[in-house]
Formats: sequence, C-alpha cells, structure tokens
Amino acid sequence: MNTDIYNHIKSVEQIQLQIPLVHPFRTSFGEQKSTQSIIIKIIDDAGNIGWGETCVSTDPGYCYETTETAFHIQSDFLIPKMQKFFNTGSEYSIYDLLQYWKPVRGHEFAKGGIEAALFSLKAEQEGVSLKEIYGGTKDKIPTGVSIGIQPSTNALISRIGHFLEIGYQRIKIKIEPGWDDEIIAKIRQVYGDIQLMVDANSAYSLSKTDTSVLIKLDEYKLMMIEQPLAYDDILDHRKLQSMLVTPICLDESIHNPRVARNALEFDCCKIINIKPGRVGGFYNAITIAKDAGAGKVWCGGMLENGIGRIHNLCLQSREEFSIPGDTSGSDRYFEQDIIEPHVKVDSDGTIKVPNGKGLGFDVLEDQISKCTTRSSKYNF
Ligand code: OSB
Ligand code: MG
Repeated sequence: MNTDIYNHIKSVEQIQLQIPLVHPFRTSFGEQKSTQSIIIKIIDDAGNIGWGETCVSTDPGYCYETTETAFHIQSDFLIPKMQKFFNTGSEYSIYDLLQYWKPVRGHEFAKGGIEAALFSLKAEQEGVSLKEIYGGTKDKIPTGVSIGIQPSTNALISRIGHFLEIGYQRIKIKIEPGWDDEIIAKIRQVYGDIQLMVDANSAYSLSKTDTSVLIKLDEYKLMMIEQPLAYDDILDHRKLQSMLVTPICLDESIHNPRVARNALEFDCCKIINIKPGRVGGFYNAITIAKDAGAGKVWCGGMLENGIGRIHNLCLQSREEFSIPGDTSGSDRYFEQDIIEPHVKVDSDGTIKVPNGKGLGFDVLEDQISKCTTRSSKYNF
C-alpha cells in the first residue's frame, strides 16, 4: 500500500466537538447522550486540507482511552514527534510516521485520528478519492444498525421495526445478563429470520450461569456474538468458542494486526470487528482485512460524525468487507451532521461510497465551530 505524503505539512489542529445524539445509546458499560470526539485538520504548504476523527468517548467504559487522554497524547507526544518527523526528512510516508510513533505505546485511537487526516490529505494531494487511497472497489456497501439497550422489550421491537422499514440489512442489538435470551426469542418471533447479531461489550464470564445462557443462544441462529467476555481477553474466548456453534466476533480485544492474526489462528473467534481507531488507524485496519480475508471482517463504529463515517465508508468499499457493518445514516445519530450532504441509507440497505476527490463530501466548518468545545493549533 502506497502511503507517501508529498508536501510539507504547514499545520495540525485538534478540534474537540460535542454533538448531541438524537437517541441516547445504552450498552452494558454505560449510556451516552452526546459524542465528544476530536477532529484533526491538517493543512499542507499547497493549501490541501486533510480531515480525520479521533472517535473516543469521555468515559473509559469501552476502552482506557478517553477524549482527555487522546487530546493529551496527541498534543504532548504524537504531534511534537510528527513535527520533528516532517521537519527532518525530505520524503515522507504515513507508514514511516507510524514507525516513528512506536515509542508511544497503545493509545491507538489517538494515533488513528491523526493518521486518518493524513490519508485524507494524501487523497487531496493526489487529486483522487479516499476510496482509491484505501484500495476500495465497490460503489455501494451493505449496512446495518447497532441498537442500544432499550427501556422495554416493546420499545426494542418497535425500534427494530423502524430500522427494518428504512432498509437496514442487518440488526445488531446490545445485550447484557437479563437482557438476552428472552428478548432475542421475541425478536425472532416478530421478525423471523432477519440478519441478527448481538454485542455484549464484555458483560459475560465463563461462569456456569453465563455459559449456559450463551450456549442457549445457538438456537437463534445469530450471525455472531460480539465480545461476550473480558475486554482484554482472547484465550477465554477460545474456550467459549469451542462450546458454541455461533461465531464469536471480537471487538474490544483487538488492537493491532498481530493480535487479530493470533485470535483467528488460534480459534479465539471466527470474525473480527475492525474499528480503524481501535487498531491505530487505516493502515492497520487494511492489514487486518487483507490478512483475514473476505467474510472474516466487518467495519464497526464508534458513533462517528460525518468525517469518521466517510473514512469508514471508503474502507468498506474494499472487497474484504462483505458482511454489513455498523455504519448507519447520519440521521440515526445526529440532527445536524458536520458534512454535506448527510450520509444516507438507500431502501436496499446500502450506502453509496463517495467517488469525488478527497473525502467527496463538503465539510461544514461553520457547523464544526458551533460544536467546538476546545481546540489547539500547531504550526510546523
Ligand atoms: O461495541 O460496537 C461497539 C458504539 C460505541 C462504543 C462501542 C460500540 C458502539 C456501537 C455503535 O455498537 C456503532 C455505531 O453505530 O457507530
Ligand atoms: Mg462492539
């Protein structure tokens, strides 16, 4: 994969946003009413602009990184290193920058947001689409929706109905002990054999009670169970996978191509949810997809705004992404997105991948200003 950057970087900006969600999003680890991600804006000497999103949350419920830690790691370590990198050499590549960042361990989301902005900048520099940069070929991608834990079974049933009516091809529901077996039975009873999967966000253990519930779920022919066990485990998942027919999909546990390879090779899971931010960016996301192959990966989400969403769409236009992902339309998340037009799901449950230069959408800087809670700019 070519990752060359052609011009000198003039400035890098971190823009922290707060955007209200149209519907609170509840999972087994907590509830979210707004998103607070950090947009990265990079400008080169020729005036090209690259955009990326650091899609972290304010609470360390999903992973240890938060908006605060990502802001800190970027401003105190990643951006100064980047400045040095771009001021020392005369030829630059994103891949080489990733190597230069190696002394900063972990903090994949912090790295991923900056890296995404560089890929978007690269597309502008070359005058091609981000889709082309990511090696995408498809013009549209099949998609699904991730539905949080609801106040009642009826509320969940009607919410699923709403999304099926729009056309979403696959429904993912969040589960936790006590909100699992019975509601899944009800969904199957009402909606028959729709493409259905569940995400536990690490709410279960290998206890007798929990494993008996998870084994019982085989009955419902789910596409997969996402991250049933601990966020930092792969070996207990291997034990669990050997007890289940339903494929396990790992999300929280996978932070880089090596762990992804280990998890598949040692049967700890059959499928991997690729969130580019969680694996340190798009270079790693594409490496994982290539290593695993079609049908073994799909693209998850972190309630991204339009900028992160376009990057995810372009990634999914690669051939490996045949399983519908979690990239939903802008209106599923926000009243007003920060790009124009909004991302829209067509009635066949697909989203068109932009073909235009760069992101292929307009970034609404006025809207970004309205949602900004903090920003820092660094001149190189
Ligand atoms: O576990 O996949 C998850 C959102 C925030 C944090 C974790 C997860 C999610 C989702 C929503 O499931 C995906 C999306 O619609 O962007
Ligand atoms: Mg998940």
